[in-house]
Amino acid sequence: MIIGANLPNMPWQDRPEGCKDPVWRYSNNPIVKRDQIPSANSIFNSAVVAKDGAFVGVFRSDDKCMEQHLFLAKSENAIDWDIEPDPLPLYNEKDECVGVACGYDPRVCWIEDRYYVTWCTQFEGYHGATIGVAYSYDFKKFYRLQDAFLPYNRNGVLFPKKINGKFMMFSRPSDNGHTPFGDMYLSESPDMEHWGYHHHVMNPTGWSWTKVGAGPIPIEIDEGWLLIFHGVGTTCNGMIYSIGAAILDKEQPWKVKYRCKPYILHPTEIYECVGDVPNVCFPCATLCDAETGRIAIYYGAADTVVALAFAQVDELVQYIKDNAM
Ligand code: BMA
Repeated sequence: MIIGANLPNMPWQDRPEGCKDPVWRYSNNPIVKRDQIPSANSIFNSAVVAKDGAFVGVFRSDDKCMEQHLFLAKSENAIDWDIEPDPLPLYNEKDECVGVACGYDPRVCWIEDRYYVTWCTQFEGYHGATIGVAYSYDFKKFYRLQDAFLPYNRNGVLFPKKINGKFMMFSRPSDNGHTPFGDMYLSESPDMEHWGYHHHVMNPTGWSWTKVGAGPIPIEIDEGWLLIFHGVGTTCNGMIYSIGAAILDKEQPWKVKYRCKPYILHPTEIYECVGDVPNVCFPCATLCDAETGRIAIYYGAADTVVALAFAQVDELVQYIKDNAM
């Protein structure tokens, strides 16, 4: 059972007849094509949330100089997206513009009174990858906070509420390149700027034997937190990014109660296997309806386009338990 809001207008398709998988794809994937805004080389690894009866998002686009920026987007149905042509400007708390959001792999999380965006940025502009944090009350003007961690770190993913009075963020310490290692950690903060009390959450193993990183904002369920994550295995032909799932303890979410041994989605479709980086499914967001237990998973495919998949919470939770390592 999902603990959260009802979202009856979220996208949904029933599981195709004959399909026994815990997760199935939207039949009209990809939902965002690579060239949807004039400057784009590719649009992928993007985050969406519900707002005022419709939907908003922060999309990653790499331009034709292969520079990476974040862009605001809106949608009535969370499938057809209207993406701003210019990158998102960021402000400091004195209301001065401090430049546009450079970087990649955004996540968006509503906590208490505002939206937070976390993404992978360059520490002070050039010292190495770290996790940028900004907030907005209206999803129009975004205020940048201190970067969460020292380089090198990526995949900063917040919990949608404080736990034991603290903000919680996953991260995955990394390197300056295409990191051939990586465990998932969880850190605590009283104010979203000072991070500490670091906990280890998950190590790479099985199909994700190279690295694991948090994906969408965790989903609160009656027995804990449903975590959807990306995991990577390395082959003689490069890395394969698949999607995994686990259930974490509610009060001590660094404790993994069940980790699903098989992946729940693996690049098999042409738009996942062919693109700028082949064989990548990289989840950055979900939309959920508490009443029906429906989950829509937004993921970047082949570092080129945005795709959508669906799951039913009870079935997915049962699948994780039946197949736990
Ligand atoms: C990771 C990130 C992601 C990307 C993935 C596959 O390191 O850069 O943005 O989707 O590699 O290239």
